[in-house]
Amino acid sequence: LFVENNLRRALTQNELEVYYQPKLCLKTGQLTGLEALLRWLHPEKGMINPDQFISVAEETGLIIPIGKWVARQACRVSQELAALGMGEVQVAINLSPKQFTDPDLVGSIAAILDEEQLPPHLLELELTESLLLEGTDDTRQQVARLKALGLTLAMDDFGTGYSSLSYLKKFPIDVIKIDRSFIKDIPENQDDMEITSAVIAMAHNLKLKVVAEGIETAAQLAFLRRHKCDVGQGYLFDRPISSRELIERLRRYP
Ligand code: G
Ligand code: G
Ligand code: MN
Ligand code: NA
Repeated sequence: LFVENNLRRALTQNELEVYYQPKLCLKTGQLTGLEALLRWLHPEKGMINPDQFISVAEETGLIIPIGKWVARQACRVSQELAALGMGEVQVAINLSPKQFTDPDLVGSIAAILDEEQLPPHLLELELTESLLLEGTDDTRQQVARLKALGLTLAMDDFGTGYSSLSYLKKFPIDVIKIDRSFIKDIPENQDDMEITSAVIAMAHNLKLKVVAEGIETAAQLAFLRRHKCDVGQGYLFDRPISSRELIERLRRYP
């Protein structure tokens, strides 16, 4: 109840902030994208991470207005980077299954893209395996409409659920994100290396782009580059940072 009452206030009192974690092209080192990750800057408790409030936001439905706000912030950051001469930087937002219970989800995203004048492919949606595999027909229709708007669709946390690459052909997915649990024990764990290299190869055969998350070491990076993983994200490059900090650090990217 504490979190619920205060979360309502957080949204109206500007206590929420979107942090952005850079995604780099593993071939060139260039900044290609960002993942938007919500933070709650509580006036007394300090910074609260999403694992402590996203589930409450989902249960109370607050995730619906919060998600729209995150989408708008994400569009603005991409525009801001373009204005600073960074070219096209895709910004990804996470969508939880609860957000698909909103009949206005697709309409509101279309309106935000239009109002912020962002080319639709620059907004990426990170979807969960359970949404696609266990979702209703209605959910799958919404996903198809989002794809038809021209958005980029990514499957998040790939490998942790029940998906297989054959399922991916059925859904209009552009990108898969290999879950960081497969990355963290590279190069010690032979099985994780086999799985990761096989996922990259099969994804490429299906014309999907591959992002590896949770890259923390140079050895992991070398392995992923050797196997032609397209994009990387992780503490080795950057933690999630505020948009202000991101802009200050832009010169570090080629
Ligand atoms: O930033 P961090 O690694 O603590 O994020 C933890 C989890 O919270 C991640 O799984 C992420 O998908 C989820 N999350 C972060 N921001 C958002 C958001 O804006 N919307 C939704 N639905 N989930 C988010
Ligand atoms: O579930 P999702 O993939 O959306 O969650 C992303 C989460 O992963 C964020 O909470 C982010 O802070 C975290 N994260 C990002 N990079 C790394 C990393 O290199 N190591 C670890 N341990 N966590 C990371
Ligand atoms: Mn994610
Ligand atoms: Na993930």
